Amino acid sequence: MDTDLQQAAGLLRTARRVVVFTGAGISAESGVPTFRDDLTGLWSRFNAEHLATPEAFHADPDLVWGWYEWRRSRVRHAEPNPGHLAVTAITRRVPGAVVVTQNVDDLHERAGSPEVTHLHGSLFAPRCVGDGAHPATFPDATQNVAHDESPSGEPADGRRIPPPLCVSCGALVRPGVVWFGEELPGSALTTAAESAAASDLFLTVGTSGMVYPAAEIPRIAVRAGAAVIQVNPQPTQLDLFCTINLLGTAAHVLPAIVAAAWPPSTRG
Ligand code: BV8
Repeated sequence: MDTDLQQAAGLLRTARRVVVFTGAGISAESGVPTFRDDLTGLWSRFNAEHLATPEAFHADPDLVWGWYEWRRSRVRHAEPNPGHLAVTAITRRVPGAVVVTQNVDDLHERAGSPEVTHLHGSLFAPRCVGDGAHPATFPDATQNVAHDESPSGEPADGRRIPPPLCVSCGALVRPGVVWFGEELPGSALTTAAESAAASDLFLTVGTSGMVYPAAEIPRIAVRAGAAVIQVNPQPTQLDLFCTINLLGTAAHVLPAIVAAAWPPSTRG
């Protein structure tokens, strides 16, 4: 690993057009479950990929809204981890470095990354299902997130919560995420694809590379001739495309790469 780490650091130090592409794994060490982790509590009865669909919301809005409010509470009670902070360090060291995430949490932003491209939307951008897709706000602070928060501040997971109604048109409010079967935001996908196509170094961190069209982004970088560094403790669908495959967690490996690329004595 050390040789690979030093090689990765050398690529990062000399790269000019860097893209950092992240998935749920970068938030795992912040206590935010990845997408395919066994859902904890009552959610273990459900399959995330079935819940994250328009059909599931249409069939049972209280169940799906409750799931997202539980996830939003998990994120609100989480902190960015050293992996998120290392990504921010890269954005500060490499002018024009681009951060693209599949995640719907706000931990990259809370770690200080200036511009984050969200391919799958955000837990913090609800909108209504009406024709106007009006942006919505969450209930006031007194009711913030799921009701009946336990003393630890965690919501009662598995809790069904009726979604609010749009103040503009009265339609149901839905999570501001991209569900399975829904189109990704065109501007985000274009930014991600164009950045990957122009990159000379592409870091893919904490993603299984299984969800499309997002999983196409690393492949665009490969076709463009970029060096690809993967950080993941497990094998993934992207193993074949990697220049360097660092088997380890984001919170440990990313800070190590940054420290090796820009040793403290050279820190500006
Ligand atoms: C669409 C928001 C069409 C919601 C999510 C080919 C082309 C196009 C589409 C498809 C296709 N084949 C199949 C499809 C359909 C589908 C799809 O890809 N299905 C998969 C399951 C095969 N795609 C879609 O439906 C997309 N829409 O195609 O629409 C269309 C076109 C035009 C007009 C109308 C329609 C929409 C996909 C978006 C779905 N929404 N999220 C929500 O979050 O609730 S995706 C969801 O999965 C999350 O965003 C998650 O981030 C994402 C990807 O998963 P990962 O991030 O990789 O997370 P995962 O849990 O899988 O893996 C975690 C990794 O971390 C693991 O590798 C693990 O080892 C690692 N790890 C763990 N701990 C750590 C770690 N790594 C580092 N450090 C650690 N500590």
